[in-house]
Amino acid sequence: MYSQLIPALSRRFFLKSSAAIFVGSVASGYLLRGANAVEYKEFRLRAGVNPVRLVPEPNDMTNAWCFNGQIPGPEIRVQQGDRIRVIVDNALDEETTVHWHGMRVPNAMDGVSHLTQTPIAPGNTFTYEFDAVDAGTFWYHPHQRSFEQVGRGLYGPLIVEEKKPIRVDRDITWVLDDWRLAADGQISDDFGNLHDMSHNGRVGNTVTINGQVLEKFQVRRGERIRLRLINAANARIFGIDFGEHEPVIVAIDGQPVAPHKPKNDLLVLGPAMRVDVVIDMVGDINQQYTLTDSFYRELKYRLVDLVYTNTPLRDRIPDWDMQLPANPLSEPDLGNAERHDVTFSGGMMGGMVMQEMGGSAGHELMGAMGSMMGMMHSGKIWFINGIAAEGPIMEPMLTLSHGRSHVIMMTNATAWHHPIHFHGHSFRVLSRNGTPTRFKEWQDTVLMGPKERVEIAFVADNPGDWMFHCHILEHQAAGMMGVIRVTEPGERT
Ligand SMILES: [Cu+2]
Repeated sequence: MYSQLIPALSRRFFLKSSAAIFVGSVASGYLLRGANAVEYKEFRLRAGVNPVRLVPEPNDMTNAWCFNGQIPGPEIRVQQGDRIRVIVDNALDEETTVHWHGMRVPNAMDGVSHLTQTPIAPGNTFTYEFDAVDAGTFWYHPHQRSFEQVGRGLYGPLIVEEKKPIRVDRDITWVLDDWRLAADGQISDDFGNLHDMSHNGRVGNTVTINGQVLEKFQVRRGERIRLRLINAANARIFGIDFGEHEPVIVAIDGQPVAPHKPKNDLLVLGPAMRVDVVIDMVGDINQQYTLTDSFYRELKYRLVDLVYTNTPLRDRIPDWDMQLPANPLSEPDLGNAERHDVTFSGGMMGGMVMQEMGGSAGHELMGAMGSMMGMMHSGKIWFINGIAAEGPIMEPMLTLSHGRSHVIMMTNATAWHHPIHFHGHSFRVLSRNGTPTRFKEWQDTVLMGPKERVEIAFVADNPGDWMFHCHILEHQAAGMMGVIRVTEPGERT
């Protein structure tokens, strides 16, 4: 299905340390709010086209679309409770926006073109302001033609530090991405082709960590690292095998979870997901250990090597606590929750686009096939509750009463994985295929396997029209999105 994977480009680049990532402009200022002056942390992002060094010489630089001329965009790093102001300049030739993935922001700051704001025209500027309510690992990216804008490199990490973080020796961010590069090192411009749209999305041939094909990452024996992994790929699902090392998951999608080892020793990240792990460096000095991505079994490859220096940091594993402090999320009241069903359908199966064919259409197979091919060529390939979205302005698929608890039973009726993302809220993942989850983890993007049923729960406490969509960006573009409305406080549904 993928012709090449991690081609013979030489892998000689070292990781940029997160400390070296430069935030173009950081300032403090005062914003008048009522009678009080509120201090905010200010950042400036410029979306534009720039050559970047994704693959090592002698390959050419790659012309990417990126923030502040770098991949990933600058790491926005603040403390929980900070007020953030981000001024976004659009130097692209097309409209854009910035969405703060996983941040529980007011609806007007959510950055979804046409739904929550007018997109930023070329040459124009838009200022986002919101509070860092939750501590954790988040990211930002456009929500306008995302399949191409994110796919060409427009994204960056957003880290909200806890007031009392857990103790580690180093706090590292790795933004993972997957590119489809042509032999000349340029981004293949076959964005939005029918095959990617109707199968598993745009899976590429070159994986980068913080914008570089990374060969080695240096560590010290005895060192404890908090590694914040962010999957910024359009479609690639990562399944990282840490080999001799034992990562402990401490947060998923920014939200703390009881520290635990990954299931089957494989750390799985669907597109847009984040996982924070704590890793103790238990290897020997001067040795190196390979991290492998083996999510697609037939496409296993070496992600990076951990290389130990000759100077150990300590000779035993520290006994420091790994439990992160909880974020201020409302706990859903499952006994009094409103229940909803959502079914995802569509995509290629046995050579044709399948969706739930209701009523007579299901009996008239030839007619149904004809209409399915028609839907496919019109770009309607994926469906939520039988509807393929054509644009972001939609009648809400669900209207939820503000302040109420809601349980959504989601059914993936397709043959493919889908990372389902809900804006403006985090939700607990209650069960998978009827089996309760061990940690009832809070997430904003949940990876559903083929034919899987996943039950989520949350309190609808953030009013507005929110996107609910697959984060395989080709699936989103081909219909797999909807709008969930949360009413204003006191408003009846
Ligand atoms: Cu999908």
